[in-house]
Amino acid sequence: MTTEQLKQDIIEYSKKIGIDKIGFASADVFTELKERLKQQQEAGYQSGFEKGTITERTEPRRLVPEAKSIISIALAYPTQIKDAPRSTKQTRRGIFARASWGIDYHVVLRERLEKLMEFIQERVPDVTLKSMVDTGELSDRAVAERAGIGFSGKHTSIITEEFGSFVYLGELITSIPFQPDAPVEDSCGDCRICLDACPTGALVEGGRLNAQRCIAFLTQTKDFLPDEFRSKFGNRIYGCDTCQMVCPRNKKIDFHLHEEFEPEPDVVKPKLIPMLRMSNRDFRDKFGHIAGFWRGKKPLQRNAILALGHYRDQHAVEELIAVMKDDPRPEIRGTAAWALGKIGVDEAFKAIEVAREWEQDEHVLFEMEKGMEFKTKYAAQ
Ligand code: B12
Ligand code: SF4
Ligand code: SF4
Repeated sequence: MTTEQLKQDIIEYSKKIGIDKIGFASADVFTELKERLKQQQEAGYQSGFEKGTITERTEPRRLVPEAKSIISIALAYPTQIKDAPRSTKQTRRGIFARASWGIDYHVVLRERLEKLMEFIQERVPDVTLKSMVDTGELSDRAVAERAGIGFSGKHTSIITEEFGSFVYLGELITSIPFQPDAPVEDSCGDCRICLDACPTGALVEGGRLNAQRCIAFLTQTKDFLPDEFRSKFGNRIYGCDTCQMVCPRNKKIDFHLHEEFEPEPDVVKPKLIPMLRMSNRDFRDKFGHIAGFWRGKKPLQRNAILALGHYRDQHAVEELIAVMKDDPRPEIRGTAAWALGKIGVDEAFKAIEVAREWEQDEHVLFEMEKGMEFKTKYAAQ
């Protein structure tokens, strides 16, 4: 069988197993990306979630010495929830970003890549293959761009012609010299809607992100959230979709091609108050299968508290007081104290005053002080 025939067979097979887009790229060094990564590192714009050294990230043959080509895959995910529960004054809800709807995409794409690997191995038994989804060294986007899956938007996501940017990416490094596909000739042109819409100014220029200011990153940190970002989160519990939702290339994009990615309405738009004191077990039962769970319970609970503060939800006061008093984690106690102050009812201020008497942690005490400052602020209004 010729390499070209095998390529066609793989393309054919990929459609049968629910891969929405597939492309082939060379395994040559990613020279432009290398420069970019160095600049990002020097500027302090990386998130810290990237795996491997810059050399490993840009030289596929460091990972697989026999590498000749890389197969890139994309799976589309939905953007709308059918019968979404509403967040009401009585019952406030948070929101998980769309990339965390349904079953964790790492699991789903890995399973597709496994099938692709078996298919290739049956035909080329001595082939070398290595699959990656998100957590590997390679830049999934740079691979996808080279393989003609889509172009790199100013919001930094890969935009496909058919599915907009709402696609997950993964790849297979192979020792087979497949003929590469051509990159897509397209661009954002003069548009800069996403740059202007980003709530934190994280898109410092078209195609360049300061991850340290990106809400998608900040929702995943485990520490106290810096003050300047607290008013920017809204009800986000995990991730951020703003730059993609405003993008004209994503207008009317809503693909429901995979059962696995169908959102469970009450999971991806959860009630906020019950999140605050959930046991580890209940938390895992409810959220353990979605992508947003990977950093554990603490960041999600911290964000739920911030969301209650954002809504100034008086129904949450009792629960927040309990958290401020009893939670063993300073970040959670302190954020609850801040949120109580933000809500700003007498009962909340009184509870902060009482808790201040015995609180030992410096950071929590500082948050309590900030919480009390709302009293003066609101009185002056
Ligand atoms: C670290 C990381 C993050 C960080 C940093 C994101 C970033 N923009 O760099 C944080 C936590 C903020 C994040 C957030 C999100 N992420 Co993320 N993330 C990653 C991860 C692990 C590495 C990305 C990375 O190395 N970035 C460094 C930059 C420099 O490189 P890059 O974006 O990979 O590649 C592009 C640039 O280098 C650019 N480039 C290179 N040279 C030059 C030169 C010039 C002049 C220009 C203009 C551009 C340019 O071209 C490359 C191709 O587009 C990848 C998985 C992976 N292993 O690749 C997922 C990944 C990028 N994330 C993904 C997703 C879905 C998201 C979110 C949408 C999730 C959400 N809803 O909250 C947000 C989007 C935020 C945003 N605006 O990017 C998808 C993207 C799918 C797509 N269609 O593009 C990926 C590929 C995961 C996956 N396998 O599907 N993520
Ligand atoms: S994900 Fe949100 S915070 Fe990050 S660049 Fe896009 S709009 Fe800005
Ligand atoms: S909003 Fe405009 S500039 Fe931003 S990625 Fe979409 S098309 Fe490009």
